[in-house]
Amino acid sequence: APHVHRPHLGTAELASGAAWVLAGNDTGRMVTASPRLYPHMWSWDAAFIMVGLARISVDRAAREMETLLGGQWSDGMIPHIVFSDGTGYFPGPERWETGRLSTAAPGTPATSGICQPPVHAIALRTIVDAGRRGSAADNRRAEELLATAWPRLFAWHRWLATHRDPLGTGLVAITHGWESGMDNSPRWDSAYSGVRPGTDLTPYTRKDLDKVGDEGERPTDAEYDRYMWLIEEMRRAGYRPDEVARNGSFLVGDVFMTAAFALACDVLADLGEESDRSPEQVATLRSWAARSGAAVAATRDPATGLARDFDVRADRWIATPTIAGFSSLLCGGVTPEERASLVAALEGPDWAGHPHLATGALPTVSPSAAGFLPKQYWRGPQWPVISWLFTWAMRRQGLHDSAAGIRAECLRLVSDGTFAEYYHPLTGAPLGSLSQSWTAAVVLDWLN
Ligand code: 9WN
Repeated sequence: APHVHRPHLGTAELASGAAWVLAGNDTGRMVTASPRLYPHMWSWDAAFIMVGLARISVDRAAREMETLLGGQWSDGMIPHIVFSDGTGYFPGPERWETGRLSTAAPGTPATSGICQPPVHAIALRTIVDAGRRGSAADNRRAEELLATAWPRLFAWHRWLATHRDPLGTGLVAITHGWESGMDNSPRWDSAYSGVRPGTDLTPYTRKDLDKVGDEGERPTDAEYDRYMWLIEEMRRAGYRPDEVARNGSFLVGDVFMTAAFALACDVLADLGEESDRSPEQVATLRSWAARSGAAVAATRDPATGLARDFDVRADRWIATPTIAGFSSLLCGGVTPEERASLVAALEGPDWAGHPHLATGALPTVSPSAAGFLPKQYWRGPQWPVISWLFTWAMRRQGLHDSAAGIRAECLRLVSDGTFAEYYHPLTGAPLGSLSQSWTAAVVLDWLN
């Protein structure tokens, strides 16, 4: 592998650098996902950002949750973007027009019309824990948030269970690759080949390309045409969730989204038990968790042991070797033997133990796979936030040594202090946006 010089910050400098990034991206109302590329609040970014903020200020973390929930739709959906007044991102509010076209979207704040992985219960858990460790005022603030946010998150989970289970098995489906959070992952290539942009697609200009070092770090124009076409279809359906799932060109059972949902249902159920919420709702969450955990396990590829997505439109399995194949490590539901072989594969030579990697942070695509592209977005680079989610979930299941190993490798990766959106697995070079909030947030959590 080519060698690049990488500066190396000590722990104290790294922690203060991370806090500085979060403060720098804070508009007061929200911590934007990054300073230039993403000047708004993204749903799952916000959850990870809250995990970092909870290490700095319980009140500030709680306010972030309140801002996000301020964008929740009346049917329960938490939209993937809550817009700030910032400009420079496409597609912005004028392309989505959810306030005008949907009866469930709020008028203000402006939001997008799709969702992202439901990791928010994890954020609520960390804020509540930080409150309980903190002062009396922190404790009060966190319990107050728990009381208001818990029913909102329950409604969000109910929305997913109601509108995104087209097969009736608990496998949560997405209607746009952006909903997966892994936009152009090779997981979606075959499903996107069935999306044919109409000739009446309203013309548009991308705004992302001049904000990264090299255009090759971002999705292609052909991919963007499909992203925009799906939004066009949703606009025409008034963003009605059942209509979009019934008629949209893209409908895929997403194992990673499903695993995040199963995990979050259990976490929310725990919080509900601790705060005397309705036993029926807690039991409902447990049943969604068990069902979706089993749905992930049932996608297991007999050849590789990895979880597979399912293309509902084409009625076929998607067996591309990506990090989503390890989804059962997020939510359990597999036998101890299956789990042990997943951990061995994750740490082995086709994944984090690949001999050419600069660090053992988790790559998004197997470096041994034909489609591995080390600097292209979700087609190979290492995203620290993905590793963080695995470490958090693995610790919860008692996989402490593996989680500690991944954490140590990630801290080595991010010690250059750029807090990049993603990193080149073979060189450790920072890619995409720098000063990306969720990278800073998970580093802060790892260092505490
Ligand atoms: C589209 C904000 C978001 C992340 C996603 C990541 C990227 C947006 C984009 O940035 O997606 O939602 O414009 O590329 O893929 O996971 O939430 O950081």
